[in-house]
Amino acid sequence: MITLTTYPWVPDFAAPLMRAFRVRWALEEAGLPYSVRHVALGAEQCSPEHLARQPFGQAPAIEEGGLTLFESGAIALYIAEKSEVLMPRDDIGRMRAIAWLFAALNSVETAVQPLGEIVFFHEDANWAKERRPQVESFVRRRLASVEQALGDKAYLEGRFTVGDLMMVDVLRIIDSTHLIDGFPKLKAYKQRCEARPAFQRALTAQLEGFRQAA
Ligand SMILES: N[C@@H](CCC(=O)N[C@@H](CS)C(=O)NCC(=O)O)C(=O)O
Repeated sequence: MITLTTYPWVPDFAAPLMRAFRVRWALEEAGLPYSVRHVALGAEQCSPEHLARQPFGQAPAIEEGGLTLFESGAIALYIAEKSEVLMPRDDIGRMRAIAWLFAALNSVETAVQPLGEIVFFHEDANWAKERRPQVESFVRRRLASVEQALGDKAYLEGRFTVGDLMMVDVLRIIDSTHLIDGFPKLKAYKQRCEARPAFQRALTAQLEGFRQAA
């Protein structure tokens, strides 16, 4: 069984967004049971034991059998390979799903993360007020590109894959900005993915986990 390492507590704003969520969502889509190990932010996070799991002292990480894996993208891919719900069986479909997973992390998360940092940590700083229009403009370009690629399809490749899971979780980082409202098809796509029962189960589990540990 997979063991997911996550934090027992994070600030309220981060609770639904923490990257362990995308791992929980993938596990729920794949229908795989898992157990949770908690590592506390601070000293425990930097312990040799945790650094052996996650070289940057972050979360999430997973373990299964002899495998220890870090980076939410690699973990989502590992889980996806176990389930046709997340990963098409044909070679072309599989590689297209992987391309979208990379696009979510490399082309979209890199754009939305700086905006998330401004919104969550620096909103009132002068440098953030100056920088925000440029950052938002870059995010809008990325949202427009994803919406264009999506077109009228229900999912990026027509059927749901791990690429959609990662894209939607990345887009959640800027939920509080409502920038997605300018992109109705993308917004509907995100809502479609978030309405999946596995998404809902994962969110409940993540929030309940933090509540119980508090
Ligand atoms: N690229 C990593 C990022 C992991 C990450 O940023 N984790 C955050 C929680 S969402 C964390 O551990 N933050 C505490 C820290 O960096 O010290 C992944 O996708 O797994």
